[in-house]
Amino acid sequence: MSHHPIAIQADITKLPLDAIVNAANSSLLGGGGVDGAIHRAAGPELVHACRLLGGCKTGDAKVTEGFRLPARHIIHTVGPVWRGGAHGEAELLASCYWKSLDLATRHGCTSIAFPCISTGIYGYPPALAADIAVRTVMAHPALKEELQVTFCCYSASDLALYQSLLAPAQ
Ligand code: AR6
Repeated sequence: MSHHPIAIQADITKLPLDAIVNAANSSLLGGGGVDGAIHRAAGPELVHACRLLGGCKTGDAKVTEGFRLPARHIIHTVGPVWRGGAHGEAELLASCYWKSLDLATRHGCTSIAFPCISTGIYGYPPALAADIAVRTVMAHPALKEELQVTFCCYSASDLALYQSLLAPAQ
């Protein structure tokens, strides 16, 4: 059975899903934004587990357990820093979503939530990022199986963007 992605406005650290995605940096050792919130909520075991992963390249994704989070897994991905759009940013951002879904499938997840990767500290324009996020997720084969994808927006303006992209065509 296939599931249509949904968008909600929430704190991603509170979601009791099989996986939540972290918008990390290449060290995987924590930072600000959603990364800081996830590390605080998951507890200090998370940074110990991340140390063993040896970092992560931009556009790639790695997995840990969720530790003190209600989510079972955390998929850490590293979005591109926005540098004007001509430095492969779109391909790298699409790769974050695609590889996160690959990992979720490999770990048997049936539910996953994404934050708006790269659109905070990394400066990616939110509307361009949302368009890539929705198109990439909808094209992934995992959606034709069991996986329910949630776009977890922090701001009302991001939620409005995703709702308009996910609304069925009139
Ligand atoms: N739940 C859901 N979304 C959140 C939360 C939360 N608790 N907190 C923030 N957001 P950002 P980036 C939203 O800056 O742009 C870190 O230092 C936020 O409003 O977290 O990919 C990393 O270590 C925005 O819409 O990630 C990297 O160095 C979105 O999450 C760098 O920031 C992403 O914003 C990554 O920058």
